[in-house]
Amino acid sequence: MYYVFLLGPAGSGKSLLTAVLHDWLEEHGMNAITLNLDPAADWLPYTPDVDIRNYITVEDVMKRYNLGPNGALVTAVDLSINYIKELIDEIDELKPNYVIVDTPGQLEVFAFRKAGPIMIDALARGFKTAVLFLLEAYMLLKPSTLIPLSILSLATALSHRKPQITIITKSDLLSKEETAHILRLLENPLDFLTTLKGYEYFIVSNTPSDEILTIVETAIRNTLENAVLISALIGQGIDELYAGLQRILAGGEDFYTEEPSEIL
Ligand SMILES: Nc1nc2c(ncn2[C@@H]2O[C@H](COP(=O)(O)OP(=O)(O)O)[C@@H](O)[C@H]2O)c(=O)[nH]1
Ligand SMILES: [Mg+2]
Repeated sequence: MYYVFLLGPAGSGKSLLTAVLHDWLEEHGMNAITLNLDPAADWLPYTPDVDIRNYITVEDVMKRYNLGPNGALVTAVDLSINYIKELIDEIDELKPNYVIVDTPGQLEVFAFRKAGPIMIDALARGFKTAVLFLLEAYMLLKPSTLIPLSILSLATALSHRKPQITIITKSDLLSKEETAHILRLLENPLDFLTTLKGYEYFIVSNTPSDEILTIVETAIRNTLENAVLISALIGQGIDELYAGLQRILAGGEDFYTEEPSEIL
């Protein structure tokens, strides 16, 4: 059994990609299930096979603890830990090859509080696990969004400590020129960095800070190396995403090549 967690900022496309990746795996002869960990989801583009909302919802928490929507979401994610055993029992009964895990809309609630990494570790239980970190393509076109999002991606990886692939989403919204720009960026992130040196972003107290530059370089390299450009809407790049997943999960082998005992 393999676990694939989808993390990323609100609106980056986690829920739609959960649906599309699930269907792609099924169409290619694999048995995949979806697990929804977002207790605040009111509509999802798929019907979850296993769903945290059967145990806890943000609405219940708002009423029970007299909280507003933000406080209730944070509390609901923290309280989700109490239902890990029930979720695992449901998953194990379904005996899938792949568990595709959709996470709460707000990345920070899941990735940076204790509950998120605890849930990831407890669910994965030593099964091979990959994290897909989703970023919207058009946000990588400008340094002012590329730089903070790369740092966010690195911080998330340091929080869950599982192998992570960057998935650049919504490629269908890019013009030809923008697509070419992103592909050049992926081929050579360091070229891009060279053009940024001395750029206003690194100027602290009027002098470029080498320390900041080093952090930015590390974050951008980690984020853009092995990134895959996809569109869940038009089904672009899903084959490449699967190849990236297999490199982590099965050392590049298709799962059919494994012994059944290793799959389940
Ligand atoms: N154009 C386009 N829109 C997308 C794509 N993936 C997701 N969306 C839209 O972006 C919005 C947010 O997607 P969603 O999956 O709910 O994001 P989440 O908050 O990360 O779960 C929805 O309106 C989706 O239909 C894509 O590949 N292309
Ligand atoms: Mg969602």
